[in-house]
Amino acid sequence: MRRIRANAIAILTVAWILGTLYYLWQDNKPHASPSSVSQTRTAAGKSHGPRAAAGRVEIHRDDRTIPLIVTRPPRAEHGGVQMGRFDEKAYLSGKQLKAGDDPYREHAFNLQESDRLGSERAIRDTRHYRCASVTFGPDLPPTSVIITFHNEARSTLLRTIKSVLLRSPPSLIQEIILVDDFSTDPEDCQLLTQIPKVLCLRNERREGLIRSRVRGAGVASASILTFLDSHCEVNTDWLQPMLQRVKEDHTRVVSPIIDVISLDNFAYLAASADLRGWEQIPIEQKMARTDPTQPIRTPVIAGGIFVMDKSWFNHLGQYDTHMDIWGGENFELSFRVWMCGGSLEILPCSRVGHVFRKRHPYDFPEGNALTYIKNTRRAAEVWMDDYKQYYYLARPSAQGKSFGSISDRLALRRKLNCNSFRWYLENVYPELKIPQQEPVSSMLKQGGLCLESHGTESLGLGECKGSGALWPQSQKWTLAEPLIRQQDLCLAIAAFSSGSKVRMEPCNPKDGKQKWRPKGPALQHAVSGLCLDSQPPTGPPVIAQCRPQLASQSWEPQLLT
Ligand code: LR7
Ligand code: MN
Repeated sequence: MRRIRANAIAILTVAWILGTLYYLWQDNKPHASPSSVSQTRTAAGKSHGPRAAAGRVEIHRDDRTIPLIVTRPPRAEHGGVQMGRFDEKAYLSGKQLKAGDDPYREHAFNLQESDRLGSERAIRDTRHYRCASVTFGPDLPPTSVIITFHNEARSTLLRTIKSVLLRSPPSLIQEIILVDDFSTDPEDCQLLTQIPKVLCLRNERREGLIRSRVRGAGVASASILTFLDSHCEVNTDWLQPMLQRVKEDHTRVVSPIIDVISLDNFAYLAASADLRGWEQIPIEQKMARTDPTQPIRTPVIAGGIFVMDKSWFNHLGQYDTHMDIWGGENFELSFRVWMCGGSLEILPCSRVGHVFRKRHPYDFPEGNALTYIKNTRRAAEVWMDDYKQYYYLARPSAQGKSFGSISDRLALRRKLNCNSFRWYLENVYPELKIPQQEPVSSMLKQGGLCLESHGTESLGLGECKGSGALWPQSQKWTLAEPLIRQQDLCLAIAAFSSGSKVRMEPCNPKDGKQKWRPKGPALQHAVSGLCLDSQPPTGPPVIAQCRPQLASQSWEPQLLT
């Protein structure tokens, strides 16, 4: 009996060892092996924003979450990091999770796990195996790394910094500029300046990541800027491919493939190389790719991790510093770079891990939704020309919300002589399906009231009635540009002058009186250039000089489902 048990244990042990060896061997094989299972995980969950809504990250072999497959020990590679007077133990133990505290509460990731990991763990080299044999010129330019943060956990912030120092050739790191965006404890940042090359700037009030990055860039002494989030881990040889591309052409703005660090167990997981931002690389582009180490052109970048020439950053107008806290700056930068003469690419041989979270762990002084709307409205109003109507269609609640003055950004666009958004769509993003001018049924809401018709001569605002399919015909409008229809009747102006009434007429798309187009939240009569105005508080709707900021000119389409 005992013999049998001993044999069984021996067999199991051998099987376990073989299994482990097979596992290691598999892991070092080229990634594209057809047997690899890929799983799609939604990095969404945040209740805001196209990035979150469309956010998708493909993770290979999710069942293998053990991250510790050592490829090249970083210390051996670069001879260790100089940590100066920095006392890591004291820094980390200065702030620790108290027994019984929810480890997710403060940072929206598992702080306990992050603290446990240590600052120098090995991670798997997730690049395509051919990347390892790519070589770089000997005279790459050094870079200033800029990391902004607001109340980041000490262990993640330190790991970000150490991974940079460990996995970059030291001569290429000019400095690491931390911008402490008014975190509660100034020492989170201050103590880190004891590490050689690390500088700390502290904002005297909360500025948000956009103005913080501009501040960091302002003091950078290298000619190339590298931006990172404060909870990243850079992977083997992450920096050289990016510096090389920017050195060859300073108008290129380049990003790595962004790997996933699990917010639960901090496993480092390879993202698919077939993704471009949050979407699949178009099939034609994929078929034309013979070399998996080559750059991938991309219409937009995720926004947090990229390398850009400093003078190009300044020439293109840095960032829109009227954007607050978080969000929208990634679209704005992406449109601006392409439309004003640069390009964006993702470099598959550069890999950086990032902790994706499901919620913001910090507050937004003006509220999350309003801030996001303000920022994205600014991007849409400055860069999207007439295509901004699709933005408003997708985010009806953005209409009428304030976004400040954009005159300086419009002046910048003129000064730089940038291309139109149409040019961008045709040349940079031809795969994007523009919603066809398909008629959409909607109500036209103003405040709590809805535009309604009573016979052909009389229009007015009435209490919004019903929902979905039960909406009354008198409040249901079909926007089929240039017409605004109700069955066979269309919204028309009575005369071409300001103050003239609107009424319903049999539809005729050739009739100038019936042509409308969206202008921000307003509806503009295309020929007269005047806007539909409800003339509050009484009076029938008329057309008046366009002032889309006016509540009486704001018509929020609410799609009927
Ligand atoms: O008020 C603030 N001040 C800050 O300094 C708010 C945030 N921050 C810091 C913060 O500590 C962090 O280091 O700014 C950085 C980004 O904030 P996150 O990590 O909360 O943002 P995110 O990872 O959800 O957001 C992505 O989109 C943002 C839109 O504004 C920024 O562009 C982020 O840099 C960006 N992150 C990435 O692109 C990493 C890859 C994610 C993807 C896809
Ligand atoms: Mn982040």
